[in-house]
Amino acid sequence: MPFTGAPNWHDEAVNPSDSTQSGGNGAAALVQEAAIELLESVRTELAGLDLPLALPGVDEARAAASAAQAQLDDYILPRWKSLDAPLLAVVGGSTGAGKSTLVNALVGHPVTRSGAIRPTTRQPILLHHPDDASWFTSARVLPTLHRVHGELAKEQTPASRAGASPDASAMTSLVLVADSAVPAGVALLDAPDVDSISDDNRQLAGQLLAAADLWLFVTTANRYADAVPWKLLLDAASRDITVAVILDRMPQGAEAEVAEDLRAMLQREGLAGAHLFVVAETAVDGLGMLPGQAVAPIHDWLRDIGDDAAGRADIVRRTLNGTVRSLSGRLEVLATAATAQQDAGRQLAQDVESAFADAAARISKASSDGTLLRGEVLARWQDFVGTGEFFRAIESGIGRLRDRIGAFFKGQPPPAVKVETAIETGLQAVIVDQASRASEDADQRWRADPAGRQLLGTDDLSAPSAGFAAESAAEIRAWQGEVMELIRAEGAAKRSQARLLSFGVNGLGVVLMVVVFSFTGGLTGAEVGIAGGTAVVGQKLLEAVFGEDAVRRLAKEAKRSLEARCESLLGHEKRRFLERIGDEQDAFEAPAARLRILAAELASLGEMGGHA
Ligand SMILES: Nc1nc2c(ncn2[C@@H]2O[C@H](COP(=O)(O)OP(=O)(O)OP(=O)(O)O)[C@@H](O)[C@H]2O)c(=O)[nH]1
Ligand SMILES: [Mg+2]
Repeated sequence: MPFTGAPNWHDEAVNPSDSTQSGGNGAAALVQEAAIELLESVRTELAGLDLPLALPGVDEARAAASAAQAQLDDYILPRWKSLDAPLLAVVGGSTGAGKSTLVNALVGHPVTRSGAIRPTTRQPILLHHPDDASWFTSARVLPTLHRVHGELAKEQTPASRAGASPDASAMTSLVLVADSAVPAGVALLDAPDVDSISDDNRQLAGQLLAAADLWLFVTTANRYADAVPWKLLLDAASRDITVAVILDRMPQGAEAEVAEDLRAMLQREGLAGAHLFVVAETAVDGLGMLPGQAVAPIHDWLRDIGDDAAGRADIVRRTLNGTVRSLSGRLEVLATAATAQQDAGRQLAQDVESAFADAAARISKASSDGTLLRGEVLARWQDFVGTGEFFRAIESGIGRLRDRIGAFFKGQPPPAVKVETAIETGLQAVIVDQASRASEDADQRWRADPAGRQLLGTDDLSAPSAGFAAESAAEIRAWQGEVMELIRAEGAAKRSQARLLSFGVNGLGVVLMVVVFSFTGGLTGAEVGIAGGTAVVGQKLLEAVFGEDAVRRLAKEAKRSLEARCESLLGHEKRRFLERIGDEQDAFEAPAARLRILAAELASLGEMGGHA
């Protein structure tokens, strides 16, 4: 069901808490079904998105595509599928800001590790009310994270942490802790530091924040203006996610000033709606625990959220819609990247096409402007037509030629085969030469372009493929056979068997080839030179046998066939380049268009139901 076409889109009040888990009601269930269908299509599109060309910014685009996919899997899809699931509040922020200590204080006993060695929290720990267990034990959210249940026995000792597994990211697990001190309806996730020195940690923190319904952003007086957390906060603002900022470990006396500065920053950056909690610096006890009252306002706020199903649904909806809208924007960006790929792919294909089209044109010209009627071909042709007698026969008029030509060839079979062989060699040289030029040209153009260079890799396509010369020779011989066949067929049709027999099919075939090679119509006299002159003789001979119209038609047909065969020969060489861009040129076109459509549909979905 396309979103853009959904009836009464904004009029139908959609209350997430009405659907699925409680069985759903008509309109909301339909909307939900359509939303999931759309999101699955987006997921499929992103999974299939290929950005093969090395264009500027393509690495970022590829990363954005996989991040968007991950967010669909980690958060958007599971959230749309179960709108009633408990709210996931991710506690994130700078290293050592006191996140774990805060989480422990919120539940009232030491659950998650806090420590002096940074970064302390490597394994994310998810604390939930026992009644909410089913929501988190399954791979519903964050499906790529392996689940570890129970206590923190699995967490490493500081010693083993120092020698952390080299494959830490593959082993990333989510530690699930059921604790009745956590309000039902709200789960707390103690995340690794967002500005970690460890890439894996940082990436994991980003992934967890992307899966959050609600952020508890923990910072300190020293760290609150740091760049990394702010980048994340701005991303949060762009997604409209509900954020609570916790200014932790505030020294006595500095509170008002720092809080005011932070509030102004939040306001400037579009986060005016963020809740700000200030936690005063307090001594921790022997277990590293803060006194409960230090975090009482945060505790109460979370408990209220847990108690208020409608308020929770508002938070869920607001974050979900914001995230979907931001995904829509990212799809637009990806569509632009796909368009750039499409344009670049077209340009690269165009480079190859034009190099080979030029080659085809040059072959066509060389095989019709008399160029071929030189050297060996000319010598053998002259042997073939004989010397003076042939010309005298022509000069004395075509009528007499008819009478005499039979006698001319009689008794000494014309060396037509030698002419054929010379033609094969001459034509092959022209074709191989032009194919080489085209390959070199195409290779050079691609090499001048970073994307083309990447497509070529270490391959050198600047010369035709190994078998090209032999293939060309075979193709020319096939053409010559076809020309002979044309002559034979024409002879049968014209009932000119007798005359045909007197010259021989091979002889007339060779004459037709020579006529083709001089078939310009425009060249005369000195321009055509000796070769053209003898070609005219050949043409007259053919006309004497078949008639003028037939000769024109036969020459045209032979020429057309030669060009088609050259086209196919060059086509193979061209394909060596084009297949690197992708089998179908159109493959470049479709994704950009589809991404734009999906982006528009996501934008509608993200506007759904307004905001809390
Ligand atoms: N006195 C005092 N110490 C605190 C407070 N909060 C945290 N600490 C100490 O600061 C250190 C770091 O605290 P953690 O809670 O581990 O910080 P974290 O943000 O979880 O750190 P990472 O997991 O490494 O990102 C620990 O030694 C804590 O005992 C506080 O409010 N008062
Ligand atoms: Mg920690």
